Amino acid sequence: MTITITAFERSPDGGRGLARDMRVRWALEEVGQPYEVRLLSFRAMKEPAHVAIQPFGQIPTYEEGALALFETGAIVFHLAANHAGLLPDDAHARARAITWMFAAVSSVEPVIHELATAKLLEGDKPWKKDRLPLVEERVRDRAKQLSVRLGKADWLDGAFSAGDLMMASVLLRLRVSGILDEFPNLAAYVARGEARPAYKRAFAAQLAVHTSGQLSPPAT
Ligand code: GTB
Repeated sequence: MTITITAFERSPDGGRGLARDMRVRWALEEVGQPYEVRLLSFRAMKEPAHVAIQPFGQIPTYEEGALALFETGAIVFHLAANHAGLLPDDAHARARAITWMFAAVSSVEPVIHELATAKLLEGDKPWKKDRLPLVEERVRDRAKQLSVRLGKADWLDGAFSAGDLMMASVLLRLRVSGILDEFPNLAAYVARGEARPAYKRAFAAQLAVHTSGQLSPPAT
């Protein structure tokens, strides 16, 4: 059955791995599933046809026959649960890997998202000067806790899993702030993720949207 995901027609980062379709592409590559991509303009993302699949008018979505999913955590879990390669067979190890997926989206991503919001969306607000250091401190606290837990290990719990795929995807967004590099083991962890052949294929596919002339003319 054909798998179709949605992605930005024009991503603010020019398709360099930061938009969240990247983690779905990465998971699809890890489990060896071919997929198609429906590119959406910002306007199309808010239209009823897309909102029927993604109630918040966002990308990515995932369609496979009669199944339509949103939320990257749920999509990556669906792929990991239905194909070999992203979750261990041992029941406890599997439950721990799933725990790391939840940790990525509910304990780590929110503070990183808050930092991006404080810088990009509230950069011109009068409270930025006071708020930004507080947000940065919360990010550093969480990164330090994760860094301590990872220690010298390659991955969070044994072999690479969907938990690492989600966590590395979330941490990637910290690089531009310089905070990721303050934690060398986390920076190396993300780099290990990026070095995986599946990640490289996914990155190339996302970048190609913006460099290969697939773009439609700008909406008027
Ligand atoms: N919780 C949802 C999930 O995990 O699926 C969040 C989905 C989400 O935030 N999607 C964003 C979106 O559609 C794109 S990824 N935003 C448009 C909107 O809300 O109207 C966020 C993102 C976009 C671009 C960059 N970038 O270019 O640097 C980074 C992150």
